[in-house]
Amino acid sequence: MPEIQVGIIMGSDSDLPIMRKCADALDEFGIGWEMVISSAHRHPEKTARYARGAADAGLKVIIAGAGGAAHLPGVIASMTLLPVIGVPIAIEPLGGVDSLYSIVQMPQGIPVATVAINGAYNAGLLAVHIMAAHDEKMRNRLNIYRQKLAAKVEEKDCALRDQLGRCKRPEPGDQ
Ligand code: RP5
Repeated sequence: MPEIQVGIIMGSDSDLPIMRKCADALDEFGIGWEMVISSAHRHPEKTARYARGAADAGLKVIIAGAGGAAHLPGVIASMTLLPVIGVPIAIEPLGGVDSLYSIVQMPQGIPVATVAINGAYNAGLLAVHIMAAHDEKMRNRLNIYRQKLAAKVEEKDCALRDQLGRCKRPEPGDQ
């Protein structure tokens, strides 16, 4: 089991179908994570304990997801010096715009890095990038990941040209 370096916290189990994508991204890079449900308003004491103890527990990054009046990421960020990534979760009736504004509009002094509504996979990936700043092995993995993304674009481009029956226009460096 890899060492646990990322804390994934969410306001409710209803956030889990989205928030588990953070773990998917971290698993792809072999980074250990833990997952916790707590709430800034339903269980503020537990939330404070988690945030205050996170650095001593060995975490390097916290990802916090919440829907509605989504103050969980900001409250956590106020109680730790670890970088906090916020995931706005889409819930009814406002569809996640409420969560997005609550998380992205943090007043000056306590930053929260905010991803797209339901952007949990990118939150996991951003945690990898943060850790890669001091980890060459992780930077190499990110380079390979990006090469794979580019290869997929090429595959789709080839498939489109096959479908249209057109030849590829030669590019500089093509044989
Ligand atoms: C927020 O309230 C949670 O993050 C969740 O997105 C939302 C609704 O929670 P439940 O009513 O489904 O428990 O605190």
